[in-house]
Amino acid sequence: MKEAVGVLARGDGAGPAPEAEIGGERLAETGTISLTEAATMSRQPRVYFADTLEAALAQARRELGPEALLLEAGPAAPGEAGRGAFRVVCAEGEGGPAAGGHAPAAAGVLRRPDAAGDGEICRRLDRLERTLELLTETLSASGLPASLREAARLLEAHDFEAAAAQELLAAVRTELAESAAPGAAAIRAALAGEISRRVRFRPGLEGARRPAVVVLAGPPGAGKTSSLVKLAMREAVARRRPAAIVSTDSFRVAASEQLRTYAAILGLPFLLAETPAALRLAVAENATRDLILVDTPGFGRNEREWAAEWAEMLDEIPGRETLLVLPASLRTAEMLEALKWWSLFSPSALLITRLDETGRIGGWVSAAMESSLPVSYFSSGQRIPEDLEAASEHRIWTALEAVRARAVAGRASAVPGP
Ligand SMILES: Nc1nc2c(ncn2[C@@H]2O[C@H](COP(=O)(O)OP(=O)(O)O)[C@@H](O)[C@H]2O)c(=O)[nH]1
Ligand SMILES: [Mg+2]
Repeated sequence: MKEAVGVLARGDGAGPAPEAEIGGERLAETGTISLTEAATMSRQPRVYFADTLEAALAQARRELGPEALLLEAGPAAPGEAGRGAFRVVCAEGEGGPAAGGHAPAAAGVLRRPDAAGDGEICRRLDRLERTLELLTETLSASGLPASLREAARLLEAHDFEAAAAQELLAAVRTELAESAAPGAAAIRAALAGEISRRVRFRPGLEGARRPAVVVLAGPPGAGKTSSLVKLAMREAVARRRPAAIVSTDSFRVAASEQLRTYAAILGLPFLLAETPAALRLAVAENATRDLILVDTPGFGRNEREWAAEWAEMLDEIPGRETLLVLPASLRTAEMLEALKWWSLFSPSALLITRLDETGRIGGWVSAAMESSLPVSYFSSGQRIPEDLEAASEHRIWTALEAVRARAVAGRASAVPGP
């Protein structure tokens, strides 16, 4: 394997290091770890890039000597990708550089600056060393740096979080370790396979009880009401199963009227339940039906108390199944926030909407990975009922293909379109 190793003096093109004050001592920030100002001045940190962490560290040891201080290590930033997949920042240790700056690399760990005597720095270095060990463990088998870079680009375009991306990259690396030079197709397939392995799909409704009470919950405008109507057509009308529709939303203008109209069109009974007692009654009255679909209001973020009341009320319905409706178009960080907020409703599966509005899969895949909830349905448009499909890993495979197609066209960093 050919490994490109580059080196850059800290500050070259990177601008001056911003300063911060920690524990009363002025520190120069270098990203994930800090140096004392004295150390910074006497031992100029240097940045090394290579396609593997080991290669970058070896280069640092060769130049700065076996006592070199490790200050920072991790994957290279997107703008630095041309220099190598990984970057480490090191400074000269107490022993100074090896003779001529090119002594053979010494075995052993890079030393921590005990001389600084600063607890905060030592703690941070400890953490960094542990992170580095972990990275080295997962990413240092036999190397496939070029393919890792390609996989990393795909994950970034899909808005995967750093931690999830690292996990997936390590898995892809292990999977491809046996191949001499995996092509783009193999890399995409490995990545799609690793992502699919981490997402559970459970198409359809649980339907273990009769009546199956299915509640749709989620942020305002996520697509709860329209998904409910699509479900009613797909799971009840099309399969000739007796069903009823219940709205618990009498608060928003026209929200329940819209649903009442749909219920009338579908020939299904419609009930409005504004209190826990009314909801219990609605379920009891329709106990002989196969399916009761319950719509909920789209609570705002500042309506937590009200939402909690409704969550409690829904908990009183035995065996109810709650589908958490989340739009795929949310950025991953927003998606994870929404997931956290709506876990109040103890969802049993995810229903992902607005797949037609984004080609990114990072948001909903991260929500599924984070929550361990199965994904039940995908909604990819406004047409009722056509734009609802049973969820499957097919969407992962096609999404990664689409990104690759754009990468070939020279737009690798562009957000994939629908
Ligand atoms: N593009 C697109 N629009 C959708 C999708 N699902 C719902 N919508 C639209 O989003 C809007 C809000 O949907 P609604 O079901 O009322 O959301 P709710 O507030 O969660 O009940 C409506 O105009 C829907 O037609 C989808 O998958 N893709
Ligand atoms: Mg609604």
